[in-house]
Amino acid sequence: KEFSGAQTKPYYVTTPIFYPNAVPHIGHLYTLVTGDILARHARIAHPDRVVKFLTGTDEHGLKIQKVAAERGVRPMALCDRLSGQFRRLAGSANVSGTVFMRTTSAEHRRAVEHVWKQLDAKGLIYKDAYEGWYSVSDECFYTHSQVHKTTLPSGEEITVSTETGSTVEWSQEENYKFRLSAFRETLLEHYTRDKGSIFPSSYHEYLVDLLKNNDLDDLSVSRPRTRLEWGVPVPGDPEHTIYVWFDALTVYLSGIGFPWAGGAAEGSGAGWAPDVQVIGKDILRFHAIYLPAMLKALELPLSRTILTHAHWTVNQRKMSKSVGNVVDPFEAMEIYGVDVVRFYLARVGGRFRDDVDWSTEQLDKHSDELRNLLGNLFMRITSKAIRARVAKADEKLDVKALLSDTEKAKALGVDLELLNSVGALGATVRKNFDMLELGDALEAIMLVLRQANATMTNSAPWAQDPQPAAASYVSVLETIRVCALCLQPFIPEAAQRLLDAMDVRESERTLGYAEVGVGAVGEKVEGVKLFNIPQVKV
Ligand code: ME8
Repeated sequence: KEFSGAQTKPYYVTTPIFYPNAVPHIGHLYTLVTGDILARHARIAHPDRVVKFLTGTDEHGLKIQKVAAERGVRPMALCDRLSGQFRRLAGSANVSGTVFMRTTSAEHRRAVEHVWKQLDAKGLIYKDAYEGWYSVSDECFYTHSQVHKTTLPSGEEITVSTETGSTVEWSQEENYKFRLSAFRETLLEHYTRDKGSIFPSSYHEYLVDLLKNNDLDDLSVSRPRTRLEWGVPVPGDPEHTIYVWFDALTVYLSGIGFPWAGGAAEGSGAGWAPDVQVIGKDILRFHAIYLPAMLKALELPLSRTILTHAHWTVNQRKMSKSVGNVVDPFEAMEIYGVDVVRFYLARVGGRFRDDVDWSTEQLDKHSDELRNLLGNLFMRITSKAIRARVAKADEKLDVKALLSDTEKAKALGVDLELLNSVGALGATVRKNFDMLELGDALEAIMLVLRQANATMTNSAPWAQDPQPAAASYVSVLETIRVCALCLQPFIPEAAQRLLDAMDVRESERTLGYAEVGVGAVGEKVEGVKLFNIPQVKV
């Protein structure tokens, strides 16, 4: 069937856009890599579908304004430099095919103004005197029920946000407000109906409870210009600046060309709505309440799924610049290699549910796992000793033939259980990706590799007669071929090196070929070293 981009909505993945107020850390890399794994999987699972992947930097707002003032630089100069670091991070980590959107770009600004004017025209924005508990670091107001008092070690009593723990102060000002309260029922209905709309399910349950049991307050969506200069002025009232989250959330639209001349139909052709939005658990409220309300107001479809992940900690504490426990992602990739770091992030963080602790011991362990189960297996099976024997076999064997004649396969000592596991792997990986269980997908692949290593040791093809040696050779290579196909989203560079070394055709690198005997290794199989051994430990 001929593919027509206009008929099939592109698969659209987004990550949060990062504050360029400090250099990137490993948590940022994790979010990026998670998005990239989903985008890369989509490309090989649905090769006829266009995949769009958005990331970028969130450059307006008080945080940036303050850091720039502290350093005595212009906000734009700060953003240019640090946005560049996030772009470099994505590039270094092999994060693929992204739209990298900066909220200071002219296209984005136009989109923000457009959203504002549309909501204003619908009577959903009004001016109001506003008071509440304001957190400078969270850049938002909280209600009484969202804060509590606490006592510092110095004895001073302060009020903090219950959700984030940041200090809040009672503030009053004139603000524009968005009628968020009008959307509670619509959102509750949406989340009640669509259980897959937020993943993992615990966050979905939390949100349904929240909407069921609480009213939504209207949302303040502007700041007086005297307090916030660095942002998009309110259309028609430049004494006010648009609130940074209202601005930032629009990026998912502006990144794919909103406003679309042809309306929602053209939006769908451009990719709207996102299929998966990867976010950290700290920004769930913004993505699961504010953004959907804005979209409902704009009469645009909501995202299909919000994938909410937990945090990386160091010694059980959230990574933060003030604590001084930030892990440098560039350094880790330099020492261990990009693929090993990506593998570690997905292997340990791929369940998304619980916070995970960054440790060099665990990184070493998973680096060894990858090197032993995949790298060494490939080196072993392509060793001279085995190939010399295989060359002497009088019959050229292939896995397909072995599978269709199980008696013969058994006689040659082929591990049919292994081939069955390999045969089921592609479907397992697809199923896990459909459920967003990236950790389980990776676990399934590693289990098959573990099984193949055991088979290799048990059958010892280097000491066998040529014919059984050839049978082991083709079945282990087939296992590695299928595993390499499935591993492409996780460790793109090593997987490519491996598929090249096995002479697998470019056109046969999609998931449709991740089945025994569908697609094949080529004529020229050469052993290669897949991973470099780290020289120094972090
Ligand atoms: O929140 N562990 O930007 P940000 C895991 N600009 N992930 C982490 C993490 C950690 N320790 N720290 C950060 C913002 N992240 C806003 C988003 S979206 C329209 C605007 C990840 O730079 C997590 O996904 O503070 C978080 O949501 C993201 O980095 C951005 O953090």
